[in-house]
Amino acid sequence: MPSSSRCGRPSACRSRPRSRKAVPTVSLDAFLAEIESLRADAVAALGVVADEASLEQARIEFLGAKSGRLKSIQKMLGGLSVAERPAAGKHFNDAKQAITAALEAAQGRLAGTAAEADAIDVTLPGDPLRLGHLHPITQTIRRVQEIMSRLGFESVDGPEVEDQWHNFEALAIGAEHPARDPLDNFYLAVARGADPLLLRSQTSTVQIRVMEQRKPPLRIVSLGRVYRPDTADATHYPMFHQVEGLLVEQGTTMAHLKSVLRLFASSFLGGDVHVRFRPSFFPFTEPSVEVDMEWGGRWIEMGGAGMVDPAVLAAVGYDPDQVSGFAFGLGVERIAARRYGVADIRDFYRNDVRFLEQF
Ligand code: FA5
Repeated sequence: MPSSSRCGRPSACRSRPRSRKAVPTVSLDAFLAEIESLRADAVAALGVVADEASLEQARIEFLGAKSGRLKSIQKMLGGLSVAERPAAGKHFNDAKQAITAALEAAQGRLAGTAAEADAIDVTLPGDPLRLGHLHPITQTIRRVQEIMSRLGFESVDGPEVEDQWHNFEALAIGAEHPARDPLDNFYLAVARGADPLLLRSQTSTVQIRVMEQRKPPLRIVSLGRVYRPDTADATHYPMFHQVEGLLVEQGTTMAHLKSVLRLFASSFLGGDVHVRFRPSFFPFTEPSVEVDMEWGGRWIEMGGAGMVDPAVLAAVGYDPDQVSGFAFGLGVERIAARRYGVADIRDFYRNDVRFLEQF
């Protein structure tokens, strides 16, 4: 019966006589000199490696498992006398630890250099930010304020949600006047009652608010949003802006009104602008005019104006026999369209950057 073998491969299990290579005898001093020289070489070389390739080359040279220099010295241990081996082994282990530490230090240094290379370079120029600019209507408002301030008109603001008194009654727009029709205004559903609030339909409200609080002489200009349920077209929008001017001083006449409007028009639109005054009617001015400006051979209505009606002066506590004044209200979108050559005021509110970035 064949003898059983644990590995099942009789030939592989058979014990063969080992052929041992004779290790040359070596003295402790020679061994120590070798190991110290190796340690110095390795630490020096690993201290200056500058890239991954030279690091790997140094690792193989000093610590390579097959033919590294440390491995060769390890083999020399067998050539020492038994008495010398413990001391030699300790030196060997110290040297091995020092070389391994130098290798790890070099790896860390190269990894740090790579991380630094990936870090943000604060000296590089940054990505430029895309800067916007003011909307053309805001630019127009600022320009109007600037021109009017040179004529002595102070800029003031008023609320966009108004009551019946300031939007209508103080402006002599009676209860039966069609301008108060719910279909012509944005009344606020939350504020129904005896005095329903509404989004103001004109900036003439600010005339009243200022006159209620101040005594003449007065020169104010007010620019802001107004709201009307108008169908949007090339010259109308349900939300638009008006510029309201008011001057109340002794001895004010229509001549002053026309001069101020002509001066404003030529400053804002250029000396070649034509301005026309057409007789009209507003409940709060007497006489009243429509102010038209010519554009591309076409006359366009820019606003209304007139001498402040004595009834309005009285409503705010002024003496109409002592002071007189003029007022005007122009459509900001229309004067902006005229200035910038825009054919359709709806373009101001389409939010098309290609359009807006031209201004
Ligand atoms: C008024 O609103 C008067 N408050 C103006 C006034 C002030 C007269 C002071 C006398 C004294 P009117 O309703 O005409 O007026 O509007 C004035 C201007 O606003 C118009 O000429 C026009 O340029 C502009 N406008 C009117 N409705 C619209 C709209 N839906 N979209 C754009 N602009 C408009």
